[in-house]
Parts: sequence; structure tokens; C-alpha cells
Amino acid sequence: MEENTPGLTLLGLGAMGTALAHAWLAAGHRLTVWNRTPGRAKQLVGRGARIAPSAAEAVAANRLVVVCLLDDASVGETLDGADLAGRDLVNLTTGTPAQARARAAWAAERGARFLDGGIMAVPPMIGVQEAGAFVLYSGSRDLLDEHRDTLAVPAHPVHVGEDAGFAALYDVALLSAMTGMFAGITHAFALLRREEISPREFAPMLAGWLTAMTSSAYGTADQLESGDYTRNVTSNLAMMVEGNATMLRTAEEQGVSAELLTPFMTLMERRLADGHGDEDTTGVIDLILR
Ligand code: FVH
Repeated sequence: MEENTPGLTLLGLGAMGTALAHAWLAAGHRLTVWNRTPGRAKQLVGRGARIAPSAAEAVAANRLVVVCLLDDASVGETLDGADLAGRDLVNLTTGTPAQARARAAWAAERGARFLDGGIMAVPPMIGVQEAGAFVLYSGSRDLLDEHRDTLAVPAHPVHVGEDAGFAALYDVALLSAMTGMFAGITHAFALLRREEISPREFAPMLAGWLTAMTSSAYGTADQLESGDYTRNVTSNLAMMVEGNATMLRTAEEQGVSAELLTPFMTLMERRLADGHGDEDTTGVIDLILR
């Protein structure tokens, strides 16, 4: 262990917390850990971690305190009774923007600086620099700048704003886009499922097609920023709604429910019926804004 490497505290040794702990220990950081179920911390002792007997004592051990727990409620329960005055609290627990903002105010009332983080990685990617993992951070930029070297060990840090809610907002936006993609992948494999088609052979074609289509995000962004939803339209809504009918008929022929597709298609039809056949799908955003 390197004497000059800063120490830190980590609360939470679930799948993600354990991966974070291994990354910091491998990088030579002095690490104090606490977990509700103490047995999970034992494996880290041989790697040089110090186990604190309580969350409050773990918090007292270091200025930088990283929390990676199940949800916001568990963060509140764990830190209840800990003295946070003068601490730099980094919350890597997934939550909503409102929860992050409330937690930032809560930390400020207790005299701590606060940074909320959204981990864009799964545990095996943590500490593997070439894995493409990153952590979205929002809240105190000064806190991030001061601890940047330490916080960069598990994954590349990306600060997205002083508003503590922004990391959670970006995180959930990215996860929501991923969820739509998973729905599409699920439907595509279902269409082929009863045929003599190898899913393994189809997978590279599917992945390549989705990768090519992701550049549409830039077009959508450009239309939103210009306010002109007809700008650089390559496939217009009128044509796409026709195409939807073919997709729905094919699902019927293949004996596949279209329930993963129809919510979006219904919105496309509504936008078309409102007279926007020369746009693409950007106008659907206006339809779903409440
Ligand atoms: N694992 C992943 O792939 C994702 C990737 C993206 C980010 N997430 C978020 O990271 C947070 C932690 O996730 P995790 O994978 O470590 O989750 P678990 O393995 O389920 O561990 C949960 C830990 O939370 C502790 N805990 C739960 N409830 C309480 C409570 N009331 N008081 C104190 N601690 C609590 C639990 O302790 P124990 O069950 O071992 O006693 C674990 O340490 C999460 O926000 C993901 O969304 C991970």
C-alpha cells in the first residue's frame, strides 16, 4: 500500500460496492469499509481493507466517504447518526433526480459537501480502464476536482452540472434509451424464434444495425435545438407509419404479440394525424411531455 495515496471510506459491499473496493485496493488506496451484513467485508481484509464496526465509525475514518447502497432509503438509514460535518460525501446509489437534490440539501444541512453519481457500468467493468465505463457526477465540482484521482480509479468521471439531480437525470435517460433498445431486441428475436434461424448468426447483424441507427440521436438533437422538426429528415413519419403496418402484420404472421412495439407506434400515428407527416419521430417528444 502506498503511504501517499489518499484514504477513503466505502459504505456498501454489494456487487458494485465490492467491485469498487477491489479497484481502490488494487490502486493502493487506504480503504475503510462497512457493510450492513458484516460477512461481505471479510474477503477484503486480506487485500488490505479496514473494516469499521459501524457506519458512523467508517464515516469518521476519512474525509472522502463513498456510498454505494441499494436505494436512497438505505442511504438515509445507513448515514442516520453519522457525523457528516466536514465530510465529502459521494453517493453512487442509483436514485431519481429529486432524491439526489433532497440528499444534497440533507448533506449540506449536516455540513458535508455532496456529489451524486450514476455508474454507467456493470461490476466487471469497474477498474478496467479500457472497458469504457464512466460515472456521471453532479453537485460540487470542487469536491470532484479535489478527489478526481481517487474517483477516477473505478471509472472515468464525467461532471454534468452543479445541480445535484443532473447525474441521476442523465443516468435514467441513458437507461431509458437502453430499455427501449432491449424491447426492440426482444421483439426481433421473438420474430425469428420459431424459424430455423440461428440466434447466434442473427446477433451480429442485429448489433451492427442498431449501432448504425444510433446516429439518429444527433439528428434528433439538432431538430430539438433548431426547433425545426423537418430539418434533414431522411425517413418521414408518413412513410414510417406505413412501415409500422408491415411490422405489425409480420408480428401477426409469426405469432408474436406486438405489445412491445405498439405504444411508440400509436404515438407516431397520433403525430401523423396531427399533420406532421413530413417530420420524423422527434415530434413524439412533444406528445409525451406532460
Ligand atoms: N450491479 C449493477 O450492475 C449496477 C450497475 C449500475 C449501478 N448500480 C447501482 O449501484 C447500487 C448498488 O448496487 P449493487 O449491485 O451493489 O447492489 P446489491 O448487490 O444488491 O447490494 C446492495 C447493497 O446495499 C446494502 N443495503 C440494502 N439495503 C440496506 C439498508 N436498508 N441498510 C444498509 N445497507 C443496505 C446491501 O447490504 P447487505 O444486504 O449486504 O447487508 C448491499 O451492500 C444500486 O443503487 C444499483 O442500482 C449497480
